[in-house]
Amino acid sequence: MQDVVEKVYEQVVARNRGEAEFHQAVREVLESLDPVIAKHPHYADDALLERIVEPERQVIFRVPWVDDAGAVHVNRGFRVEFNSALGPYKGGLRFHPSVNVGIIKFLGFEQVFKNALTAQGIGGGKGGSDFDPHGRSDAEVMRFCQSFMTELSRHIGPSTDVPAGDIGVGGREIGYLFGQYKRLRNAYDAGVLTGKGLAWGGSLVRTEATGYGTVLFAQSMLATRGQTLEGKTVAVSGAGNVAIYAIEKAQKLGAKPITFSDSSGYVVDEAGVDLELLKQVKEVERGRVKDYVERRPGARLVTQGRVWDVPVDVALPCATQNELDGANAATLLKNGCAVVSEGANMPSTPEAVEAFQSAGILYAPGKASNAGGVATSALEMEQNAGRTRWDFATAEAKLDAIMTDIHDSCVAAAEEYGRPGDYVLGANAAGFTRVADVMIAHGIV
Ligand code: NDP
Ligand code: 2IT
Repeated sequence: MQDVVEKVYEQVVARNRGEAEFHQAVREVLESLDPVIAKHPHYADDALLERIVEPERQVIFRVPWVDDAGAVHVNRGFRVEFNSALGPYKGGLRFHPSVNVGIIKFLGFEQVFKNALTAQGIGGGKGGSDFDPHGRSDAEVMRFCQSFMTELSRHIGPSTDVPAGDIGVGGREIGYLFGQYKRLRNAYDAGVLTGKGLAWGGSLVRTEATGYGTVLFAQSMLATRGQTLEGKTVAVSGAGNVAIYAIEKAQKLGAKPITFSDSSGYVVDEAGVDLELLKQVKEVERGRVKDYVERRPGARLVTQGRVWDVPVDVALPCATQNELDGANAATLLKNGCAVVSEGANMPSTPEAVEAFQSAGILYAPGKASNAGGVATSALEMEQNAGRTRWDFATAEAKLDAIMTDIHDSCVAAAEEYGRPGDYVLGANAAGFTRVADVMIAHGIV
């Protein structure tokens, strides 16, 4: 990295000790900025880089709640409002026992550039809690969400900060969070949260958007080489919202997804994933992947190694950060995988990214390829503000257009800065310059 950029990175490490995922996310963006700063040195003026790596505001709060047996639990809640140059802070809430401030900051930092790529006028933020919803009753989840929102409500609003879902936060949680917000504020501010139910301000296509967008991005990358997804085998990791709708879109486009996973292992279904059964198990029953295998002849559950050991043409990591390492990347490449489109945030380790890029395969970083979710959240905000509701085809056409635009912006930026086909450079350079130009216009704030 250039000296000026290296210095900023060292400061981030020194001032944010122990936050390994945040360091990793910052390093990946800063490394991409070398050619940008070389061409436009003014981006390093007025401590712009130092400002862009520092969240505008961070809130950490106690979340006490009572379980069904009457025992009191104390979790920790977070909201990191990272950058509001382009619009209200926007980004999901994650409920998972691994959540800590470094994870929320990495996610918030990624969100800033992702949201800029959508061109929807949204800033970046992220939040969540170390609460684990697995095995909790609906009543326990509701009480947790009500306690969490009691504090969060002081910090958010339709023009201020607009949370949504992420790992462990789906339609059920958004419902409980919205109910409590409405009660506290005595106002029906539908635009304060996205991912809402269709009967109370939600948008058609939001449920599908992240997974669909990830596959659309893969399709756009393949088109640059005159290819399509038709007939290709696909490995998907995860079995949540993003994974399920990535599988659905891949199937619609004629590809054959043969895997999915959760923290208990991965499933290989050589005949092609039975999507209706997977939805029944994960969305309706909130079950585990083994429940699928028990009802599906020919499918097998593997508890050793990772889903990336399965030979496929296309890999779609849709579970969590750093789930695909250098050794997994080497295995995928050895087996002929030629396309990786990230549905999750930062699922590939730096070694894996390096392996994909050196091999010259089509590799899309999550901040570009999974941006369809937040882009459709912005479409939900737009409908809420206009007190209107679009049909599925209208919302889907807008998502398709946004994903094509993000792809083309990445391609153009990679070319501009001398590395055609480098989607990491393209996404980071295009996202950064959009945010940085507006920060310059707003002065030193
Ligand atoms: P869900 O909670 O719906 O599903 C998450 C899935 O990933 C589950 O199958 C879960 O398994 C698995 N998983 C989570 N953590 C781990 C872990 N540490 N090890 C192994 N498996 C794990 O979340 P989403 O589908 O919404 O999110 C998946 C990814 O996509 C995340 O990286 C998220 O940040 C990203 N993303 C989500 C968007 C959205 O709109 N929802 C938008 C853009 C990105 P288990 O149940 O066993 O924990
Ligand atoms: O990582 C992400 O982009 C999300 N979890 C979706 C955020 C949003 O506000 O829809």
